[in-house]
Amino acid sequence: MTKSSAQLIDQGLLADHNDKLAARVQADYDALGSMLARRGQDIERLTTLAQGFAVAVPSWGAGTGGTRFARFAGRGEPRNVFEKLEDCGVIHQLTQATPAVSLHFPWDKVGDARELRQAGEALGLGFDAVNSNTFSDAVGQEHSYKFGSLTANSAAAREQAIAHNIECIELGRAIGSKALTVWVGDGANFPGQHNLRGALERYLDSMRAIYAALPDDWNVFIEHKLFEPAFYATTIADWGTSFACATELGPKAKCLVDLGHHAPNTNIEMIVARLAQFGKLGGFHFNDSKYGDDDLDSGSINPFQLFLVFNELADAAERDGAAFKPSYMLDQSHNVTDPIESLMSSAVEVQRAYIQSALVDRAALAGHQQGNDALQAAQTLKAAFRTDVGPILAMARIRSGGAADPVAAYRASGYRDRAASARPARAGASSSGIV
Ligand SMILES: [Mn+2]
Repeated sequence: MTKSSAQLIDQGLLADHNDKLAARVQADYDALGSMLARRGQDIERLTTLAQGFAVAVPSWGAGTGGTRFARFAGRGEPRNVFEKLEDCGVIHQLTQATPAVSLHFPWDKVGDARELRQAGEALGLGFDAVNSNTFSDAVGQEHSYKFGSLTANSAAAREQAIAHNIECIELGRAIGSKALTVWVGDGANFPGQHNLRGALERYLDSMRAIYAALPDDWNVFIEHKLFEPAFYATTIADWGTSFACATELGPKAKCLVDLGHHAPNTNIEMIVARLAQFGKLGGFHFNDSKYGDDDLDSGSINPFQLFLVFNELADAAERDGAAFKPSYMLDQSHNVTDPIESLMSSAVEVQRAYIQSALVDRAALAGHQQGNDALQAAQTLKAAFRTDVGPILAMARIRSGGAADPVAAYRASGYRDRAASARPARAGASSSGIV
């Protein structure tokens, strides 16, 4: 298995790609700069912001996902965590927006976690929050999670789940991570299956043991999800339960918002505002959905919602300053696209929403709000959302050493063909999941 940067895309090819597009990008950038200047906006400020933007890539997103019906494997899929890191290295090389990877254990576990850190460093990658998995049974584990993990009736199953989370913290320390994300599928499929209050009491008892194992400079993120696999009553179903548990546990516990884990039409930006207001917004799993937890590419269905989320983040940053620093991570399942292309496009879509939110005239918005001018307030947001900030993102990538057009450069590189040759398919080798 390769642990060097040799698998990244050739710098000469990347330079040729950017040379070909440089004049077009510059012309669009200049035109946008003139337009923004008339609105009192400095394009260079926005480009610097774009260059500083980062969203972490999920290791499990590098493989083709699937549904409960089937998984249609792609060519050259990564067969182990080191190959996943190679793909993540390419995503960051071309977008310059994904400098960290979020790992999932035990899928990404290796004998010596320091090897992961070295492999990441060789590819220019660090590590964001680590994720535990007690929603499926690992090979050889003693107690099944079929009837729950941190909330299980079985004390032995709970102890095993707690120990796994503490092991994740230890693995995370070895790779320089600073947070543990806990999502459990625990819950009930039938009314009466379990005691609703008792299950949450057991969850809190288990989480207290995990919390006690956190290093001083770590956080634990509680990820809520409305339903599935528990279809009647999920223990951590909503942000209210997540907030209550995070509050109960202490200052190192915060809430993680996965955009797909809500009922359709839920006002997610308001949830973001609430969590930010009370200091409990830990981070995000970005994705998009039409009906449920679809795990579609970020910004592919409802880019306006993504923009409105970032508008709340811009407001929180203005109020709270540097102390406000939630983790940004993607969490998607790619069933019909090349995962590298989807992750690159999604990172750019999240970055786009961030820059659009930076375009909002916040003083004007505050004035319209104070004056009860609902129409102009809405138009102020729309003016930012409608602005095509693509030239800013392209210029930011070029200046940072990425690709003017990441997907075009990736396709021209033949990376997937090389991966298909170097990584012959092995049945069941890919451990890609969605959480
Ligand atoms: Mn998630």
